[in-house]
Amino acid sequence: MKKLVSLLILILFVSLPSFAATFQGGVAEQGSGTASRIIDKATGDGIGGADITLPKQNYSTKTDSEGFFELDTQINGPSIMSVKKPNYKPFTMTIDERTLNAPIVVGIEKSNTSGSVIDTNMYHLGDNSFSDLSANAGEFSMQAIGPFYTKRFTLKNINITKPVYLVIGSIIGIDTAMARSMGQNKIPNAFASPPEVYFNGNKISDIQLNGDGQRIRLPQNLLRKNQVNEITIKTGRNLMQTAYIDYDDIEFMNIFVEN
Ligand SMILES: [Ca+2]
Repeated sequence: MKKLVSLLILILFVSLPSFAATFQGGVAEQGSGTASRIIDKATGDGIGGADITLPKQNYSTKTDSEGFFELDTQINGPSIMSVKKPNYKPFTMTIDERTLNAPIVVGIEKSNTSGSVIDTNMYHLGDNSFSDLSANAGEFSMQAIGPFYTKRFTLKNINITKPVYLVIGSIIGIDTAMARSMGQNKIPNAFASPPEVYFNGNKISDIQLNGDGQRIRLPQNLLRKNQVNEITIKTGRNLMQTAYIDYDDIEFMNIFVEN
């Protein structure tokens, strides 16, 4: 048990800096320039015809031939913005009212063979019951699919001598004590257990914080090369509610494997 606790503490401290470092994901620059734009991360060239979507708001637009775009919509609270363009890695980032006040310049990367996209859809886990003060207090357009999400996928072309990571593009709505202490929600006297991530039936991580580009290392002994693998994300529950089960309402989008 003591060993397990030290391991968990180690994972927490090893994971935290990587959350911080990757929080901005593929954003090349933000708040610079005079207009929002999608560019190629390697060349800096504008990318025309990229699809930009805010799934929660049911809003979508495209970049013009130079890669410029405008978000002509209102948002209320954290929202996930998705960028898709053929031959590029799908990209998501979390935006809020403040982000919308400044131009957003995003650099996206060409897709390569050293990884695979598992799911680019957006999902809402929970029970559709949440506080206005929650980290996800925007207007939900999506119904919860329940307390957990499971996806099966085949791991092709992976090099198991190198680390393999599961990456969650963006996740919002987590109301853990840590999320509260980081100012990600304003709920004064309730918090939830963290969402849990399972890989091939084994719990591999908790997700304590909201953010973009969270990477979870897939344990080598659990990897099934060229076979079916399974990932499950289970949302937490409100630890202050004992009369009934109140699942933490969270949303996430864009799951892929990096190698
Ligand atoms: Ca709930």
